[in-house]
Amino acid sequence: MEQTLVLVKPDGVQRGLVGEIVTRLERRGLKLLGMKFMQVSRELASTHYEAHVGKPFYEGLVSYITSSPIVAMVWEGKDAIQIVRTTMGATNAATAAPGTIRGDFAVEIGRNLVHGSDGVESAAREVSLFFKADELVNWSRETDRWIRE
Ligand code: IDP
Ligand code: MG
Repeated sequence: MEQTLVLVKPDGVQRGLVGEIVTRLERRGLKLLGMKFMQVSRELASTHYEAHVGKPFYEGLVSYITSSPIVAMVWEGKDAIQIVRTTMGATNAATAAPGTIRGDFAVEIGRNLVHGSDGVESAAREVSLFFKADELVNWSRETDRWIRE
């Protein structure tokens, strides 16, 4: 079963969209394993975004993610990584499809509300960056048999 890290970025928290974003992932059928409201340090931001070091938007990105609190979550499910990515929509919110989180609530790439891991390796790395093993809850959900055959 895949796990993926989702962040409601500072703009999502400031704009009161935490509930909306959680609701969309819940309704999609993914299972929540962990959640915390937190301030991202510069150190955590630079580790999380180390793949983007040297890109023109890097400094702005680190300032953005550390500017105000975020909500970090781990969601689980078969194909959870891809399901989160399609639910978020394209990175550049200006071109994100309506019906996606970015396509419904955002207008540009630098304020695109959410983060979702982009692959199995990055998901494992990012989940362990934001959560200790004992902060993830192992639970069984009664509706699972109505979500997957
Ligand atoms: P993703 O969040 O859809 O996976 P990435 O390419 O991994 O997109 O970029 C990470 C984040 O960096 C984006 O979500 C966005 O916040 C920011 N970002 C990416 N490209 C740009 C850009 O060209 N200008 C400003 N911010 C950018
Ligand atoms: Mg990415």
